[in-house]
Parts: sequence; structure tokens; C-alpha cells
Amino acid sequence: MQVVVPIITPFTKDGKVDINALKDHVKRLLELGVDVIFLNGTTGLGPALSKEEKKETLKAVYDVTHKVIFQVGGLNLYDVLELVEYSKDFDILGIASYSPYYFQRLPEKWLINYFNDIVSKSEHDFYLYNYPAATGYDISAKIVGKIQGLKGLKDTTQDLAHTLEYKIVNPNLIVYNGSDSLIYYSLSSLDGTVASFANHSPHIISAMRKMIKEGKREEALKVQMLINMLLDVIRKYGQLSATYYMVEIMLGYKVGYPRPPIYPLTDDEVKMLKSEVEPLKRKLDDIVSGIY
Ligand code: FW2
Repeated sequence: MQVVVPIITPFTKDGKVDINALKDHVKRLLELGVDVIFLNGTTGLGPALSKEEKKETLKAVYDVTHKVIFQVGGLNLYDVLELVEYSKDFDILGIASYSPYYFQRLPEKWLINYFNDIVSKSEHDFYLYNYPAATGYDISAKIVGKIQGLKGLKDTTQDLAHTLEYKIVNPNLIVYNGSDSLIYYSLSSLDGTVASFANHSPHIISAMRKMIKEGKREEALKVQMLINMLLDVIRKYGQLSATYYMVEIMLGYKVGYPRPPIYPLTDDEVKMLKSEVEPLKRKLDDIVSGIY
């Protein structure tokens, strides 16, 4: 029942990675029950980071914890393999990659080649990141069977049956679902959740995990329902940007800014977000207080 956070990448106002904010955020999340840091994922704006910035984030986070999965994916295999090579100096849990997005209709065998090329060059365990809505490719359980030496997989779909299929085909695979609306189900029936929500509500997810362990299913489901309501609010403001401001609203500290094209929210938007979130936050706080 692992809680994995696809960590945001904090930026300064002028668009540089804010290393200190990143390190402080990692420390706090680990204290609040997060088990693994998934670096350079979607929430971390991975596709919008340069190769050098990806190296920078790994170095920074590694100063705080070795419980890291380092996402290396990209559209230039040579850059990807350079990051794979770079990761060898770090004793981390593994590396990961999404599909080479943007180029539609790649033959299936090229997708398989891409992942196999990464696995064959890596000294670390490899985790596949499947996010069909973003990449245009669904790496199904059948395709996954053709990739050598896979350790785990993160499936960002709303379809739990789809995610479970990987586990059915290969029970040894570590399988996570990456949807915030399915955290309860991912914790209950998979190896854990990769939740963007864990950036601002790790204590709530930790409390939910405890409820599940103690058999308090109804309570845990109530938490999931409130999370879904919160998700509806956050999405209205643009989830990738709003997540940065949610850290201050839920956890009380600032964590830098997103970087355009993920634009920072305006002051008015932050105020409105806060006023919409507060009633739900109070309800969640009431349920989880004393548990975490
Ligand atoms: C990531 C995740 C979570 C996302 C999900 C997309 O890397 O950010 O897939 O929040 O809405 O795993």
C-alpha cells in the first residue's frame, strides 16, 4: 500500500528550478507519510523540463532521500539514454519512462523497442508510465508482456479493470494507478497510488491508508468522495498550476511557482480557489484529525 508522489517541480518567478523549495517539499512529504518520490512526472512538468533540469532535480532530491523513481522519458532517445547513464551514480529505487508522445501512429514494435532500449541500458529497475490520454498510446498488458525486465508500472487511466489487467497478466509486477479519483481503490487492490494529491494532502492519503488497514472502509470511501469533490474544484483552475497553491492552502507553506505554459494563477484566482477549497478542507480535517 505505497503512497507515491509525482512531485511538483518548484520554479522561481523567473523560471529556474527552485532547488531549496524542492528539497524542503520532499522532506515535508516524507514526514507526512509519502513512501516514494516520482520525479519528473506529469505533475512535475517532466515533458517541459530540459535534460539538465532533470539531472538537477535528481541531484537535489537525492540529497534528501534515495526513495526515488527517476522519470527519464522524452522524444530524443539519446537524451533519454544520457539520463539513464546519469542515474547510475545514484542508488535509487528505479527509473521510469512514459511513451514517446506527440508522434502519433508509431508502430507498436517501435514503442517496444523504445522501452527495451531503456531497460537494456539501465542498472536500475524500470517502471513504465502509461498515460494514454496524454501520450496517445495505451501500452496494454499484452504489449507490456513484450518488454523485458519490467519491475513495475503506473497506469494513469480512470479504468481500474484496465490497471488490474497488468497484475493479472503478471502478478509479480508492481502496479500503481495514477488517478486521484481512484486512490482508495489503488490502495485497496493494487500496490499503491501515484497521486498528484499527495503533493498537498499527503496526511489525508496516509489517514485513508490507515483506515483501509483497520477495515474502516466506509470512512475511507468518504475521504475519497471528498477528494473527488476537491478535484472538481482544482480542475477548474487548471490542476497543474493549482497544485502549487494547494500546498500552501492545505499544508501552510509556499512551494514556488509553475512555469509557463503552465501559468501561475492570478491573486484573484488563488483567493477564489482558497474560498472554494476551505469548506472541503474543514470536512477532511474533521475526518482525519487524530488519525494523522
Ligand atoms: C504524474 C502522475 C499523476 C498523473 C495524474 C494526471 O506523473 O503526475 O498521471 O495526476 O492527471 O502520475
